[in-house]
Amino acid sequence: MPITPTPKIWMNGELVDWDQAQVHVLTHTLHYGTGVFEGIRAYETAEGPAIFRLTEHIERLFSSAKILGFEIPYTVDELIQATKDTVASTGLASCYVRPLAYLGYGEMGLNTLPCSTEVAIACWPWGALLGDDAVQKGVRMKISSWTRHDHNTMPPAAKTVGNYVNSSLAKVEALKAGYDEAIMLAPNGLVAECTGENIFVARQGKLLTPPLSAGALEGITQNTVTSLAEDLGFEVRVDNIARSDLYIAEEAFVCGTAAEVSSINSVDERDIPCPGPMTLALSEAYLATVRGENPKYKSWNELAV
Ligand code: PPE
Repeated sequence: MPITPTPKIWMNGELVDWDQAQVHVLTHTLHYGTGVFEGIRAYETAEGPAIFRLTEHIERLFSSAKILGFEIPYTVDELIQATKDTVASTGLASCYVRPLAYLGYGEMGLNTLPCSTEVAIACWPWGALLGDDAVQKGVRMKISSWTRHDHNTMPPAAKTVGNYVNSSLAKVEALKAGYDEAIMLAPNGLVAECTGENIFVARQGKLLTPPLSAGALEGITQNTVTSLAEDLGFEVRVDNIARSDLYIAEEAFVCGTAAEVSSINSVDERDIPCPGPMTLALSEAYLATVRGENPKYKSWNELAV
């Protein structure tokens, strides 16, 4: 999806003009994929633009860096404030927010220890990742021929730049074959997640979502949806999901910051009832919550100003 520029990008402590936010071609992360990032959304609320669960996203950025052994030269509070400043500088009521901590120019080679960590935060308007009608119409999924990373190859719990080559391979394979998105299986054959979303499947009236041990990212939307499902009286279980569970699901959906809640209408050409009643209720509850209309979770709406 094309990027629409906004006035400023936060880079290493200051807001710079969009076109000035540049790096050298010998930037370490450009060569080795050695960076970590986040995907966050700001939504219009009655009190002004609010960044959904900003603190948890910034904390996850630091956890990703810790897993890779990088030091981010700022505190969590400093990057929370920097993200708020960047969102406020756009003048937009809602936008996507992309913080990136990358290893900069000056060192080359696989030893990351001497490298400096730099941080950039950019915002731009971004529609729902899988289309605005993805809840009603649903997305056509393919089980990828690409396997999700194993915990001892590329830790899936870290949102590492290089991890996403695996996701891109799966995404492009699915698109070229005429599908909308791919489902990725762990090396043991169990369902992990999608290329940029977590997955939920309804079986025997209960919602199932794979555990982190299956190679899924610890999704903040997955956590939000779990709370909302429990509030709505739906039973949610974190459990292993087999490929065949997908084929006979009563309903299924993906969720993530960029994709929000999107229905799945088929997996490998096995139709899944769509949109399912739990999916519809959860999509509605999710959108109300991010827009600050759910009093129980007001603390998740972190105002930009
Ligand atoms: N799994 C993966 C692999 C993933 O990339 C994301 C977010 C999730 C699960 C859901 O996590 P959360 O956003 O905390 O609920 N993917 C980000 C990037 C997507 C992209 O296409 O780029 C996002 O949704 O912002």
